[in-house]
Amino acid sequence: RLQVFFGVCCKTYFLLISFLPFNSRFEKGRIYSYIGEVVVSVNPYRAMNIYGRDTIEQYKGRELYERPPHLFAIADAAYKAMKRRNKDTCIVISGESGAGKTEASKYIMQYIAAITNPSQRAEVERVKNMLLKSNCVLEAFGNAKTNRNDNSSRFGKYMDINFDFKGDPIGGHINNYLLEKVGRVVHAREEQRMQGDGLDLFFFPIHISRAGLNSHIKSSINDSADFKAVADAMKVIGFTTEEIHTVYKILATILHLGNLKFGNDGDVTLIENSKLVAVLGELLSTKEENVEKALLYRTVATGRDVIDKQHTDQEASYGRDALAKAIYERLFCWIVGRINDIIEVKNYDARIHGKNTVIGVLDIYGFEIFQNNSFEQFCINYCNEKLQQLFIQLVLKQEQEEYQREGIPWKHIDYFNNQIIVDLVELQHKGIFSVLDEACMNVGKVTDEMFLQALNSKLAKHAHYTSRKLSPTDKSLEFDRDFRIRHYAGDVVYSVLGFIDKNKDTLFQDFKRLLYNSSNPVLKAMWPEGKLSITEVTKRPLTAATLFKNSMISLVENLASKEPYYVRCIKPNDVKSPLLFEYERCKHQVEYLGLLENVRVRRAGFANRQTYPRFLQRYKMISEFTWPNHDLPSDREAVKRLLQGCGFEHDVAYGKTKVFIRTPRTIFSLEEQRAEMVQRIVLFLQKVWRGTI
Ligand code: AOV
Ligand code: MG
Repeated sequence: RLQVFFGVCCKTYFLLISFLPFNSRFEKGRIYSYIGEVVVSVNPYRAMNIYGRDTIEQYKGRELYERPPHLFAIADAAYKAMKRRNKDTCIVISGESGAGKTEASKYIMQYIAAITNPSQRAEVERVKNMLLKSNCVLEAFGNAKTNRNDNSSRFGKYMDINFDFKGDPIGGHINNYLLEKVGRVVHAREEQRMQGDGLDLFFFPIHISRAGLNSHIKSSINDSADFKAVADAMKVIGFTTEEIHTVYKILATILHLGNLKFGNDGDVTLIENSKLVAVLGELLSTKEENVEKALLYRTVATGRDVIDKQHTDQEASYGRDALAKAIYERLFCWIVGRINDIIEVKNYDARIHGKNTVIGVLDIYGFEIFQNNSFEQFCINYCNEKLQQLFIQLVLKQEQEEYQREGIPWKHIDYFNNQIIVDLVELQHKGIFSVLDEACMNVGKVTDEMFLQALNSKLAKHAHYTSRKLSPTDKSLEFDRDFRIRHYAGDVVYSVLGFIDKNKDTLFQDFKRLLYNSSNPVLKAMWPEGKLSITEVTKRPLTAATLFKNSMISLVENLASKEPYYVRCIKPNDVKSPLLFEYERCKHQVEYLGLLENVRVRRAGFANRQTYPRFLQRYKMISEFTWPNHDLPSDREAVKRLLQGCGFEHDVAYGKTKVFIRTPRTIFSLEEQRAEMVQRIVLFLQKVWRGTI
C-alpha cells in the first residue's frame, strides 16, 4: 500500500513539475543542448547515468546531430576533425564558478580515452592512464572549497593531448595558470581539511590553528579515501617515494608556518613558539639556526657592504605568509612540471609517423563574485573576460565577417562586445594592470589607497569603472577601498586592500637561498634562483599581473590557432540543488554568455561551409557531372550543378570561395549518398579483382 501511495505521490509530483514552464529539459535530465556546434550544459547537481560504456558506444564515430545532444558528441567532433583533417583542435569549456566545467573536462577526457587505442597497445594505455591520473593529483593540490563550489578549481588548466597518425594518444602537456593560493594557505577557511593515513609522520603532534588545511572533517567528503587515491595516483604517475615524502613535508611546513607567531622584546624581534623552528628545520632539511635567521632577518646590500637587517614583527609575519604561499605555489608548479616530464611526447618522428596532432582541453576557474573580492578574483574574472572575447571573435564576429567577405546576403546581428572591459584591464599605460604595475614600480611607499586614487583619475570616464569618489552617493562602495567593474557577467566590487602586495608577490631572497641550500635535492630543485648571492640579484621580477596577462594573451593565441569547440556551462541555482531551475538566474547567464546572439547568428546562418575544391573532393563521386572530373568552367559551377542534381538548391548559398549549407540534414544526406557510392565502388573493384567482371 505504501508503494502505491509513494507511486501516486511521485506521479503527482512529476505531473506538477512537467507543467512548469522553461525548465522541462532540466527536469527530464536533458542537461545538454546545442547551438550549432556549441554545447550548452546545465549542471544537474546529481549523478546522471549518461556517461557509461553504452553511451560512449552510441556516440563513437557518429556525426554531431545523429544522437541527442551530449558532451561526447562534441568530444567526438573534435576528435574526428583532428583525425580526418589532421587539424589541431581545442575544446573550450566556460561558465561561472560551479557551472560544471571541471566535471565536463573529465568526461571529455574519459570519452577520448575510451574511444582510442582499439588495438590495446600497452604504451598508449599507459599514456591514457597517466593523463587521467594526473587530474586527480592536480585537483588534490589545486582545488578547494569556496562559497560557490565545493570543489572549485583554484588554478587554470589547459591540457594538450598529443595523438599519433593512428589517432591514439601518445602524450600530453599541461599548462597551469595562476594558482589562487591565499584562501588555501594563509587565510584558509574553516572547511579546509588535511587527512590521510601515514601523514602523522610528517605533521607531528601539532595543533593546527591559524593555518588552513586543518583537520575538520566534513561528512560528505571521505578524506582518508581521497588521500589514498591521490597517493596512489602519484605513484602510478611515477613520483618517487622521496618526491612524495618531500611533498608531505612541504605541506606540513605550510601548516607549521601558519602556527608561527612573532613578538618583540624591546628592539628584538622574537619567535614566540620557537620549538617550531626545529621542526621546520627538520622538514626542510636545513639547519634550525638558518631557518630562524631567514625568518627574522633579511640580507641587504648597501653599496659594497652586505648587512643583516632585522625584521620588525610585522615584517616577519609578512615574510612568513609570503613564504607559505610561495612554497605552496612552487610545489604546485613543480608537480605540474613533473607530470609534464612524464607525459610529454619524446622522440616522435614526424617523417615516419606523419603529423603529431593535438586536442587541447581548457578548464579554467569560472567567473566569481564573493562577499569580498580581491586581486585573485580580479585576475580570475579578467581571464573569463578574455575567454568571452575569444568566443565573440570566433563565433559571433568571424562568422558574420565571413558571410560579408564571401558576398552572402547578410543582416548584421548585434552583440555586446566585451573588448572594452578587456582593454580596461589590460591596455598598455591606461589599463588597471598598468596602473597597478606603475604603483608597484614606485620606489617610495605606495599604498593601496594611492593606487585607487590613480585608478580614479585615469578611469574617471570609463563606462565600466566606478568608485565611491566618482559616484559619491553609492553607499555600496567604501571610500578609499572599493572600485567596481561592470563585467560582462555582472558587477563586481573589488577591495584594493592587498593589491600592491599581491602584485609584487615578493619573497625575501633569504628564503630562496634557505631552500636552495636544503640538503633535500627535491626541495633544492624547486628553488634554482636561490643560487644567486645577494649582490648578484639585480633584476626586478615581473609582477603577478604582468605574468598573468602575458600568460592569458598567449593562451588565447594558442586557442585561436586551433579549431575550437565550445562547451558553455550554466549553473541552475546557487544552492547546489538538483531540483531547482532558477529561471532568472539561468536567463542572466544565457544573456551574458551571448547565447541569444549565438542562436540568432546560427539561425540566420549556415551550419556548414566548405571551399569548392574541398567539397568536390569529398562528394564528386555522387554526381555524373562531377565524377571522375568535371568539365564545367569552375569548381563553383560544378558544385552548383551537383547540388541542383541532388535537389538541395533551396538549402545552400554560393559564396566567392565557399559553398554554405544551411541545415545539417543536407550534409547527412550528402554523406549517406557518398557512403553508398563508396560501397558500390568497393564492390565493383572487388568484382574486377576477382575477375568476375
Ligand atoms: P566548475 O569547474 O565549473 O567550477 P565543477 O565542474 O567543479 O564546476 O562542478 C561543481 C559541482 O557540480 C561538482 O562537484 C558536481 O557536484 C556538480 N556537477 C557538475 N557537473 C556535473 C555533472 N555533469 N553531473 C553531475 N554533477 C555535476 V570553478 O572550478 O568553481 O569555476 O573555479
Ligand atoms: Mg573547476
